[in-house]
Amino acid sequence: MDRPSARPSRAPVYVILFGFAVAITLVLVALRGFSAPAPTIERAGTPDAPRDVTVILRDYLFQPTPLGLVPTETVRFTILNGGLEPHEFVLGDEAVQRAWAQADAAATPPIPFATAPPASVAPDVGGLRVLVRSGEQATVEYRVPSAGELQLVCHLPGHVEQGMIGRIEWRRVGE
Ligand SMILES: [Cu+2]
Repeated sequence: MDRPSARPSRAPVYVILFGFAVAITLVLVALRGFSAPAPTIERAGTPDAPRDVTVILRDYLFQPTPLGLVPTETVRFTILNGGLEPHEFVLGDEAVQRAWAQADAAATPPIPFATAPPASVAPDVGGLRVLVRSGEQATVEYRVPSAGELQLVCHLPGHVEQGMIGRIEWRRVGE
């Protein structure tokens, strides 16, 4: 006499486990993508032939990070704002960062809907500062200094607190 199997089928459990495995694999692949080593810099930029570097501003981070630069090279940055907020690209040493942090804080209207005066710093501050609205882009050439501690920061109010600090890495050609 045939007895119907008392055990319910396990098939749905396997389907769910398989789904979890796929999801975990996708997450791992995504994480690897974020921490993938930066591509080799094949040549340093020169004033006649700057090296093209694209940086994407997002809510609230810089891509790529770290950003590799070769001392004294000339780069042509294409800075795209792929976020919904305006963002700022301030590249320079600590003095540059401090100057723009103060300027942006001073330019922030104390009451909502007031028009902010444009932020500015003394002309000898140096560094590079580009403000880019959502969906827009800017192209700018920049002569990289020979040494020093370069930082990449967005000083618009609240953005540093949300992590909008990029990392600059000194690189050599072929690395
Ligand atoms: Cu920002």
